[in-house]
Amino acid sequence: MTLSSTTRGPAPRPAGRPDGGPAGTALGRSPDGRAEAALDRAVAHLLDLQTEQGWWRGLLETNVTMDAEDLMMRQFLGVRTEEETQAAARWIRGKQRPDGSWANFHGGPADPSTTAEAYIALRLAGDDPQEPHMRGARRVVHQHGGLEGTRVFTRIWLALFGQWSWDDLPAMPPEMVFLPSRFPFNLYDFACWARQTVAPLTILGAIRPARDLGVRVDELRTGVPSAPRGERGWARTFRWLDRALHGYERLPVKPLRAPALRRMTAWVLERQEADGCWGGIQPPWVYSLMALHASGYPLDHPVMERGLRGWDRFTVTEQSPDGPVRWVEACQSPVWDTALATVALGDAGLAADHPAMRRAAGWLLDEEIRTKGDWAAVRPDAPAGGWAFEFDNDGYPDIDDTAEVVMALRRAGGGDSRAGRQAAAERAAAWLVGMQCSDGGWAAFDADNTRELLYQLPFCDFGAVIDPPSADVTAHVVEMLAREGRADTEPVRRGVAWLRAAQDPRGSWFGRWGANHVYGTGAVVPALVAAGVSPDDPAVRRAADWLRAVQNDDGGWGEDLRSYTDESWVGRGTSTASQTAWALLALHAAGLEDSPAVRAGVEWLVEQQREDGGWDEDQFTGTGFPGDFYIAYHLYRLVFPVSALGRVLGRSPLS
Ligand code: R04
Repeated sequence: MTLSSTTRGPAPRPAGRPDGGPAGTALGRSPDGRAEAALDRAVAHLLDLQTEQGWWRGLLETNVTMDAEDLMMRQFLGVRTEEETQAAARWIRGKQRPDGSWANFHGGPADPSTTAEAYIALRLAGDDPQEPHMRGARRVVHQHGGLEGTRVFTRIWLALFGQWSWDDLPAMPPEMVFLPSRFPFNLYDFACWARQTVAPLTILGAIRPARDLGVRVDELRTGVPSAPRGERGWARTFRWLDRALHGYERLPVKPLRAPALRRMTAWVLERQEADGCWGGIQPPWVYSLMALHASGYPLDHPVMERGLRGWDRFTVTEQSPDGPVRWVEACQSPVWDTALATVALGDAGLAADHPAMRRAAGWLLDEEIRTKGDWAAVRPDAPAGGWAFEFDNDGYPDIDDTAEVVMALRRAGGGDSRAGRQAAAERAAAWLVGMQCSDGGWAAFDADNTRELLYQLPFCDFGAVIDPPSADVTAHVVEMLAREGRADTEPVRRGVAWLRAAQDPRGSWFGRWGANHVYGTGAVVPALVAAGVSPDDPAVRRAADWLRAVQNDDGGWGEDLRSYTDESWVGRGTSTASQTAWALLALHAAGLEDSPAVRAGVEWLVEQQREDGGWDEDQFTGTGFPGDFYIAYHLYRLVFPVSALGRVLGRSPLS
């Protein structure tokens, strides 16, 4: 260990730095030890953020539709207070850009639906439509076709308040709960997040509530109906189907309606989690609360009370000179963050029995889900055993978290928990093997959830509605199974073949849950090498060449989220800490830790580090739905640099 890290950095010596372990690389032995000191500072900062119980949680930031919809839901339920409204309005106003618009990510293009919802929230807060910021917002909405041009969800919110006709929304009848799972458009064809969103929306669409918003927002209309999505093929067939379903809605007697509503309501009720949430994410949560309320559940019903109290815990309140500012998280990421932080600290050389690592392992072991969830509808024989992303989401363990948690448990915990960790890792491996898609890849939550036809439904104009396998998730599973000693098994071989086939002609891999090809490549290269692919393999060489070709002149890496909709941005963008780290992880796995590219990347991290050991990152580098929904995971800017610096400096024999 270098002297500088004890004299200059606040960090204590990482307890797990193996004495006489792997010699530092050229970088690690650099005369001033700046990279070593930077890593020690980052480790100390990360350790500071751990809770007493052993978990980490970075804030999860998305966009202002969350805040606008929170106010609208409160208005719908009759619980909105002036204080919350003003605090949320401060946050929303603070996110508006000079052109009057709001975007779905930092620096992103104007989004008309987000802008319309933000405008409605500010009307609720009493902002005068004639004020300049409101005029600006209106102009943006009008330029994009007015309310008529917004997404289906935005218009559903207006329908809930009697300001859009339910007849002019795509039909989504609750009778779909009766469709058997072999039949197209049954609930299980939808990705779990869309399934849990659609279910309560079918209830609301059948009841058609029209509550009082308190303000009218007709000024957002243009009066011009939006253009239909296509005149041929499936789009036409589905418009016909939609008209037929609306005809059904108009029938005076619908014998299936009452049993369908009963069955769908029961389906929703069965899925409320211990903390009151649905699926751990905002859309199912707010729509389920409104659907149940509209079905007659009073606010003091335990289901509603639990739901609203749980939702309050997703509220973040910050102080500002103008008063409190309130925003809501779309989701919380304690399991994901804890797994990533634990892997990172292991990479940085902390020993498995370091107190922080023991606490993390203990907490993670307690979070294991050993019951079957919705995934069993398609894989009834897979044995249960996995982790969800959130504190409480027992019906939806996911494949990505499960793989990452097992990699964390490999690096953490004392001898006392060894048997427990081993047993949990074996259950997880068995579940993941059972969840492999038939093409050899892995998706996030389900197996073989690939019915593309769903995108033709007029209802599905926002986000991903299916959960097909992706390179990033497949890579995490392949890496985990390989590290668990299963590299020479059929599932890993098929996973590796899937990854090889998925490589982009550029040499990169698409990033489904992180931005974008830099994330995909940063996940796949370490996985391939862990699975026994040689660093000299052409697939790895091409990936490394691509990363070096897109490295910024400042030494860092960045990839703008516009890369999801505009190819010219692939691999290109302002350097960020998390993306620089992802590129370094891949180059390290490719055996290039002593290359000029890696040296420059490390130098970028060292130069950009803050005094307290962290990094700033305004850019969003997480992906909810490519093209439509993005996430700033606030811990990414710290955990990934710790992993990358730890590996490049050779701090851990495991990585
Ligand atoms: C980083 C990868 C981790 N891994 C598990 C993913 C966990 C989080 O997944 C989701 C988060 C989401 N948020 N909001 C939505 C959402 C969906 C997820 C969402 C859902 C429906 C609609 C709009 C947004 F799957 Br409509 C925060 C892969």
